Amino acid sequence: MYSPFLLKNMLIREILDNFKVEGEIVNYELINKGRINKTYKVTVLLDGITKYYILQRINTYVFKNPDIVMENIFNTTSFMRKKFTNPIDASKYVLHFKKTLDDKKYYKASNDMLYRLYRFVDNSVSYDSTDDLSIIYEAGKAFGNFQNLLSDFNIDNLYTTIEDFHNTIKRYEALKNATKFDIMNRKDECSSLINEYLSYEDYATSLYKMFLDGIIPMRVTHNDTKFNNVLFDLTTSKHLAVIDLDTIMPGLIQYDYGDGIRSISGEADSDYNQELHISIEKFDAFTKGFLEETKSSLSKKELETLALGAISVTIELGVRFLTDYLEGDKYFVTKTKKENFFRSKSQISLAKDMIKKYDLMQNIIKKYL
Ligand code: ADP
Ligand code: GN1
Ligand code: MG
Repeated sequence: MYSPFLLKNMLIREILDNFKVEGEIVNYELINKGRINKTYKVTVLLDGITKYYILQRINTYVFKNPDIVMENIFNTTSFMRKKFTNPIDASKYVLHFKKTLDDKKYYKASNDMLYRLYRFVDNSVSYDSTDDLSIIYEAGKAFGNFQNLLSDFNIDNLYTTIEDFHNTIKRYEALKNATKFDIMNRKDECSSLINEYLSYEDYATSLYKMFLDGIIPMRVTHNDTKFNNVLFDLTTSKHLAVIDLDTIMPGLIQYDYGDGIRSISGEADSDYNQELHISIEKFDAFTKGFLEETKSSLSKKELETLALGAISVTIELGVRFLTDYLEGDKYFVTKTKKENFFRSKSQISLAKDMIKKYDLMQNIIKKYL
């Protein structure tokens, strides 16, 4: 008899065997949070002891070269782990990936998909959004601390896993190309949104131009500092590890700070128009946590352009959602037909609210310097 449960169970068994994990699989559940990879929490029982793992299918449409992704992840996690003298702390604050029987960093399974396996961080939780300011403060601290842990990692030893990931200029070019080719015939319904994004092009690309002009530096950054990419301790609500490490590569700190700020405002899902706004209280809490960790290591120009980073990354993501909608939703996982369109629409509403509150944001940043 055909049983998808049994089939999935067999596949998970095959993968765990290859990662040298023994014991009975007592449960697995899909974690439906990310927009890129497919993530399962797997529970294994061995000699009366329950262990939890994260099993993740790598999205090879997004990550064309999984070898360099895993190379970066192993190199940076082992670098960070060495900074903790207490192994219990290391396992709370740094992800721990396993190797396969033949010493590989991912496993190509019988279904031809690529998987990686790593430890579930005990007693942890991630949130898509929250109104709890102390948790938002902790998220700021988590990303700031992550920056510190990698500040002395040699940038030349990092691979670029996605070329031009936060090159806002190229993101605009991609939108223009998608509009020109219009392969899904969706241009007309998007025309006013496309024009609205185009009207912000100079503003949104100004930060990346500062990098091209040598005014601001590249650092070792995370590049996907979305609020749900931080784990929190279920008991204390303090931050634990920063996760989702596929995009660690040379980048601008303003985008790391900025994407944290962007994502604490939530993100629209499904097919309806959802206006987003930036809560100044949340902005304050995240900024306080982030700057407590990083203010002494950032340059004056970097500090001056943090708020611009939040606005740029918000517009850039709106441009990416819109491009993906025009190209037929190949990149971001979507559940409904116009989801990328509505995500894009809500990103521009958020960016406009940030632009309105720019002076307020700058004052808060100054307060914490
Ligand atoms: P994606 O790239 O698709 O966003 P993530 O790596 O962010 O995937 O993982 C998706 C979700 O899985 C996270 O938001 C978190 O809830 C959970 N998760 C991932 N890794 C761990 C881990 N090591 N411990 C506990 N939960 C985790
Ligand atoms: C993706 O994987 P996830 O859901 O954390 C995307 C980010 C976007 C985010 C928007 C590799 O992040 O750049 O900001 O969706 N990651 C990649 O929700 O493209
Ligand atoms: Mg994620």
